Amino acid sequence: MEIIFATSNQHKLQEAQGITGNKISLITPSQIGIYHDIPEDGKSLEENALIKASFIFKTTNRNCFADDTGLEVEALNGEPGVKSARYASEECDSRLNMQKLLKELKGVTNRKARFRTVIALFLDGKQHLFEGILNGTITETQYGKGGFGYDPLFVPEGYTKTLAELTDSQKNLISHRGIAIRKLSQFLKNYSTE
Ligand code: ITT
Repeated sequence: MEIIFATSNQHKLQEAQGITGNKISLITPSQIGIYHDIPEDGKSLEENALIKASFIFKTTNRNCFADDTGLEVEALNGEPGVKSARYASEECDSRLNMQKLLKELKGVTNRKARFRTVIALFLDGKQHLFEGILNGTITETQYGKGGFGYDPLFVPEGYTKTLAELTDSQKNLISHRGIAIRKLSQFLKNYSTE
């Protein structure tokens, strides 16, 4: 089965393809000549995932999905949340975003946070949503070089290392996106054998 993953983020694509395996082949909009920067102006992760997926569905009339992920920090009332990509500036610069997060949490003892991923799927014209959550804490400084985004600041519950210190496959096993993609992958496998 071939399905479009509406993302411009290569890290996400690799993570997702590693989970769905070779029975489900993921292609990106740019591979089929679509280069639009889809505005992510929804008020929630659900809205943004639907905006991205429905744009690709309307443009191509093909099966597709999109995800939106946010880092929700308890002491910041769930921020940066839906604004995670552009927390520090419009530039979507992870280094600046991490700097801002550490500044906001300076002196704050409650470091609890979670990553939440929502996937919106358009399959044969019908819409479906999947969610994945990873609980953890925010460190005082960055550790590790793997992953992307806020990974160097996030220690998953039950671990002593940040997501950026884990291998890709270790991250995939526990991550918010891994959980959501596995739900999607299972759904697609059941659907194609119905
Ligand atoms: P799209 O093209 O798919 O929209 P994106 O990079 O904008 O890619 P999201 O909107 O889903 O991705 O995520 C918002 C931000 O949240 C993203 O820019 C990262 O800073 C952060 N983020 C998302 N997933 C993450 C992960 O697994 N680990 C660390 N940070 C993550």
